[in-house]
Amino acid sequence: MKAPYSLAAAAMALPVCAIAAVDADHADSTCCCPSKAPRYNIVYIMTDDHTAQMLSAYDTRYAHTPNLDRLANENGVKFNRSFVANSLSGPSRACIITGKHSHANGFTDNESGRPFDGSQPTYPKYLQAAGYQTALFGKWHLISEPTGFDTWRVVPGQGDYYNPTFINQDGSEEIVHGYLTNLITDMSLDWLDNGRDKSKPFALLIHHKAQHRNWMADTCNLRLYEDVTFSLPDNFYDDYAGRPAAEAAEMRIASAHDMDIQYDLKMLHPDSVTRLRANYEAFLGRMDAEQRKAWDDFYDPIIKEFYESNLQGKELAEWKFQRYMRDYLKTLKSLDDNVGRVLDYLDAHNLTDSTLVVYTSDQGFYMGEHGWFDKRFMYEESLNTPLLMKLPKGLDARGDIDEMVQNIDYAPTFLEIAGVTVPDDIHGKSLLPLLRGEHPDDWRDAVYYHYYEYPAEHCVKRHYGVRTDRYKLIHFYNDIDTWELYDLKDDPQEMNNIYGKPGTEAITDRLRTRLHKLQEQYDDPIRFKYQ
Ligand code: SGN
Ligand code: CA
Repeated sequence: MKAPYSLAAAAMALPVCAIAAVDADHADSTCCCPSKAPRYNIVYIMTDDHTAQMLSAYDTRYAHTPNLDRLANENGVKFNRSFVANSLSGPSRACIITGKHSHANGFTDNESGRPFDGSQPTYPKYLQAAGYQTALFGKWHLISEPTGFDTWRVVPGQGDYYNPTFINQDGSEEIVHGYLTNLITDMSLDWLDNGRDKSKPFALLIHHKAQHRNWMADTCNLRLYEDVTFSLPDNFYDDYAGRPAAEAAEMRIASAHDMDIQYDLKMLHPDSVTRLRANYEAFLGRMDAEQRKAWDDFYDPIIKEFYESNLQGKELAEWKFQRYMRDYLKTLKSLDDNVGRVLDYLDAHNLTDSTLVVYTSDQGFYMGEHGWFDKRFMYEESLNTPLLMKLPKGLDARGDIDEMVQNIDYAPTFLEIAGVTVPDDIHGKSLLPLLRGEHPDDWRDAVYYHYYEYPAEHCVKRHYGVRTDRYKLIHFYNDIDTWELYDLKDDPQEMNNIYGKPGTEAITDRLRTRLHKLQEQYDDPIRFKYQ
C-alpha cells in the first residue's frame, strides 16, 4: 500500500524559502530564496500521440511546425534521446505526474479501468504546497478526478475534437462549441490572464487531445497537404520475421480491421459497415450544420473517387498511408498554431524570461514504420517522445541534448526548479543540470521500460526491457516468452532480432544484468517472476 499523503506534511517537508511567494512575472535566477531555487514559472504543453518524425525540429521529411520549432530555437533545447517508461496515454501520464514507473504509481494500463490513485504525491501537489498556482486544461485520462490543481477543466476520457464536452471542477459537464485544440488554448490563456494569483509562480499544464486517433482536423485546415505525396518508410512492408510479438500486433495500416476505412480515414459509405463506423458517425454527429457542411464539401469528392477506384492490395495500402499522413498533418497544423499562441502570449506579457516552457507528447507513434500506426512497443518510434524546452533566463543550455532522459524525469526537474527537495522514492532524475549546460559524467547509461496492456486493442504483448546507448534487450511475456535484441547502431529500424545469434552472448549477458539491476533499483515485482 502507498503511504498516505497530506499537503500539510508535504509543506512541512519543504524548505522554508519554497513557501514564500515571489512575483511570478518577475521571478528570476537571482530569487531571494536561501536555496537559490529559481522558482521559474512552468508551462507544460503535452500532446497525445505526437511523434518526433512529425515535428520539423526533429525531422524535416514530412511536417513543417514553425511554432514548435521555436521552442528549440529561441533559447531552447531539443532532447534527442527522450523516452517514455510505458508507451500508452494513462500510464505515461501517471509516470510523468508522479516521477515513478508504472508498478510504483499503480496505473499500469488504460484497459482495466482502474482509476489513478489521486491521493498519492504528484509534482503538482508538491508545487502547490511550495506556493505555486497550479492549473490543468484538456485531456487527463486518469479516470479519477485531478488532484493537486487550483484550477482544472478536463475532457472525459479521450475527448472529442468537435464541440467537446468538458468536465468542470465542480463536477458539472458542459458542451463547449468549437475545435478542441483551440478551446484548450483559449482556456489556458484565459487562466493566465484572469484566473491565477499573479503574486505567485505558476505551473500551467496544457494537455491536448491532438494528435490522437482518428485525426479529425479543424475545418479551416482540411484542404492542406492534399497535393503532397509522402514517401513510404523503407520498412512499410515489414514481414516481422524473427519478431513474433510484432507479427501478432493489430496496428497495420494495410489491414481493414486495424485501420478502419470509415472511422480512421473518413470514407463514410452508406452501404458498407465497418467495425468502427458507428464511432465515426458519433463524432460527425457532434458537428453543427456549418462544420458538417465544410467537412462534407471537402470529403465527398474524395469518398466518391475512392469507392469508384476500388483499390486493392498494395495500391489500397499506400492510398491509406497517404490519407493517414495528410489527416495527421492537418490536425497538427492547429496544434502548431496554438503552441504559437502560447509563446506569443508569454512574450507579450513579459513572462518569457521567467518561464520554462516544456513541449512533449504522452508517447511517440508509428507513421507507417513497420507498416504500423499506434504505439505501445518498446521499438524506437514509440519508446521515443518529442521533448523540447524553451529556457528562462539563467538556464544556459542551448541546442541538442544527447543524454538519455525519460518522462519520469519531468517531476523531479519541476520540483528542483521550485526549490522542493526531491523525495527519495521518485525514480526520475532532475534534468536541471542538463538545462544549465552541464554534462554530468555519471548520467544514466540505460533506461527501463515496462508495457502491460494485454490482452487489449492492438494486441501488443506485455513486455519490459532495457535500452542503452547502442543496444536494446526486450522480453515479451504473459502468453508468450520471447526475447529480442537489437544493435541500434547497425540496425536502427530494429528489423533484425539478433537475440540468441552466435557472437551476441557477451552483450546479452551484460544487458540482462543491467536489466535486472534496473528492476531491482526501481523495485519492479516482475523480477521475481522472470529471472
Ligand atoms: C483508443 C484508440 C486506440 C488507442 C487507444 C490508446 N482506439 O482506444 O487506437 O491505441 O485509444 O491510446 S479508438 O477506436 O478509440 O480510436 S492512448 O493514447 O489514449 O493511450
Ligand atoms: Ca497517447
